[in-house]
Amino acid sequence: MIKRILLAIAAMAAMAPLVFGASFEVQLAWDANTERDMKEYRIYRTDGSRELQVTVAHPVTTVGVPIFVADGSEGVVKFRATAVDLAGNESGDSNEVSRPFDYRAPAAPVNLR
Ligand SMILES: [Ca+2]
Repeated sequence: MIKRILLAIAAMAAMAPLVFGASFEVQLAWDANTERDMKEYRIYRTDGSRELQVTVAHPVTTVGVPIFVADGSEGVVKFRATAVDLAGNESGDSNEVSRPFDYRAPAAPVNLR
């Protein structure tokens, strides 16, 4: 009996991200650097705390960034990119881009008659 309950809880926990979150992918692109010792680009998410999302090997200049947000939420995710050379030197930040998302439904209509 206890084992069955634990299995049910484990199954619910595994499903939780699907049930309580929304996911989408943000497509980003930028101009390639021209230095000869380029290694990679780093994509940071910059709304809220700064978080490294993904590194992209030069000369690739596009990436899809998976984003997970709370179900029913609405807002903006922001990103900045940096360039990194083979010696590990990291550039300053690129400009910031914003992508809106909207999983919040409007209020129900009222006064239907
Ligand atoms: Ca260099």
